[in-house]
Amino acid sequence: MEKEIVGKVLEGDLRTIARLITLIEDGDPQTLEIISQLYKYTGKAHIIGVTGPPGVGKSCLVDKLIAEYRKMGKTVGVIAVDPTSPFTGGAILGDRVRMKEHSLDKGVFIRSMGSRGSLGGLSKATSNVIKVLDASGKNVIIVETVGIGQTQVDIVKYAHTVLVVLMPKMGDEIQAMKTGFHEIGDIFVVNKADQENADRTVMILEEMLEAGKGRSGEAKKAGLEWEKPVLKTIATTGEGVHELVETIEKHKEYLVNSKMIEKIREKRSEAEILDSVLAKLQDYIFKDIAQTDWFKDMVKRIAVGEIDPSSAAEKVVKKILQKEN
Ligand SMILES: Nc1nc2c(ncn2[C@@H]2O[C@H](COP(=O)(O)OP(=O)(O)OP(=O)(O)O)[C@@H](O)[C@H]2O)c(=O)[nH]1
Ligand SMILES: [Mg+2]
Repeated sequence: MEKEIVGKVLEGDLRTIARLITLIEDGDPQTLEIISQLYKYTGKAHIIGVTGPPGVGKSCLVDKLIAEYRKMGKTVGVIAVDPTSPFTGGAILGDRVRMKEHSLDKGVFIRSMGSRGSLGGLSKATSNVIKVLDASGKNVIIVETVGIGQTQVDIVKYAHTVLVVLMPKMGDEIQAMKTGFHEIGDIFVVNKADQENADRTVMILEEMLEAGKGRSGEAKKAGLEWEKPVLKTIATTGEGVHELVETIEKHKEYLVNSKMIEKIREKRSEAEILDSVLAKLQDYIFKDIAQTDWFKDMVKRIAVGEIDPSSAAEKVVKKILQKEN
């Protein structure tokens, strides 16, 4: 069964891929084995994160990116992640409609994902779906997520190139945001450039990026630093999208030449191991420790003030470590 699924995913069978993604979303334990078998076939796709506030035109832009990559003969996988939606409805339906011209193209796979559980769960599911699409042979994988800040799925952890999409109206908001968000992006896009104040917004962004520079001195000396560009697009007409793809390709080249791509891989592996360790520990603690009489007795003793929770936690940790030795 698992072998068959793995085989079909590697062949790029769209129905199997769709079914597997549903299993991943449901947190089906069967998928762990499948993902780990697919793992050695991953690592070839270029993963592009597209993020930014609601309504700036991310989905429209993704639609045009798909078209541009298809022109280049590349296959594309798209995951639209909406952490605010518990089901794959609402906005996501809009995404489907927006990208519908590609729905008959076998070289394109589009999937929406909402949060059925925790943000952490969605993040993990997204990272596994990326692996599935990667193993299935998609050359480019685009992940669209809403928002910049805490509510966002941690796109930076798994994308090679992150596009932060904004729009002209946001000039002042951008200035207010100040901290952090320029670090998220590799390429900044002012979409809706047909609207007023696009150039002003580009300028504000450029000033911010300039001010945020100067930390990676060594890379700069070696001529290996990536100068974060700010581009203008009109996603409804596709204007500027060709240049955007060229810039993404340049960023990809930069990642390879500067060996940053290896660092990203390492960082992602590290995050994955740690996530996985935590998940396994949590599982073990809830299933094997919290159910024991030893633990329940300790809870009672805490309740009557015989011991405090922190020392009880120490005991739990000691017990886990002892078991290993
Ligand atoms: N004038 C103008 N309108 C645009 C442009 N790009 C997108 N829009 C419109 O902006 C609206 C939102 O576009 P979406 O692509 O759904 O935006 P989004 O960022 O994906 O939105 P969420 O996924 O809900 O966060 C739609 O009505 C688009 O037609 C543009 O370049 N110019
Ligand atoms: Mg969208």
